[in-house]
Amino acid sequence: MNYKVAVVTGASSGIGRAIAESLAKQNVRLILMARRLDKLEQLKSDLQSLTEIHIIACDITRHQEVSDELNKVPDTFSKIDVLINCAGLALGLDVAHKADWKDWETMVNVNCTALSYLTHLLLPGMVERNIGHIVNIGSTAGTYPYKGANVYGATKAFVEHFTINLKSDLLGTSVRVTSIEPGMVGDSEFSLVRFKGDEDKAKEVYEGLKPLCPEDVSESVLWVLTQPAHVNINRMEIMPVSQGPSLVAYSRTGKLK
Ligand code: 8X3
Repeated sequence: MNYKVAVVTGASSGIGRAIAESLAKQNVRLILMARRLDKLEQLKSDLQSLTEIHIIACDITRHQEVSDELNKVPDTFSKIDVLINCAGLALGLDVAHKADWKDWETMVNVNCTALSYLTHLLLPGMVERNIGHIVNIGSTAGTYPYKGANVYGATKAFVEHFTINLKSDLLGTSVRVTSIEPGMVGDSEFSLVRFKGDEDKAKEVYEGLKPLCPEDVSESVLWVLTQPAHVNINRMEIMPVSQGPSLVAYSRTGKLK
């Protein structure tokens, strides 16, 4: 691995945690960000025999705190060459006309604004040193709509399109950008968060099928990061074998005026 220091957001569980584990095994020094300090401390103690770890417990939508914390990392962490924008969430599965505005606002703030903010903060250093890689964790929901995904799907379409636009801006530099777009991922808090702690509803999502696991996604992240320096993987879409894009929907009962 050519890279030495990585920031991983959303590192406390699921895909973010799996990415932190696989980068630690490559001896990449890690700045791990998430809201829950206890989870970050546990992760630090699990990984510190493999690499140096710096944890930042903060809400990534609080931009000033994020930039203050990243500006005061110890010297050995200051030349950040990898940013894994993994923090993201879905809230609710209601149709748009019944959805909660607060949920929409939170998804935009975390999935789009915070991701852009971190990119804006760290990209200039990567360009200046002419080395770096930003990996954005998108979703198949950014490409394939489904009922109730509305703003969640739209935020992930933003992630996909922002990534490929960065690619255009970075031409002429060695900095790479990738969006990784997984479908259903089990063993994570994704559905529990979407259904606001309702464990039965969260379990139902994966009943009778084998979803991806966080390690399937972290393997892909590792693969894109370790491609030869002249290779840029723009997008990678991953689904479990048991998932597929659905038919274009229709209604037989709708009342038309
Ligand atoms: C998660 C993928 O299919 O559960 O981003 O919306 S899906």
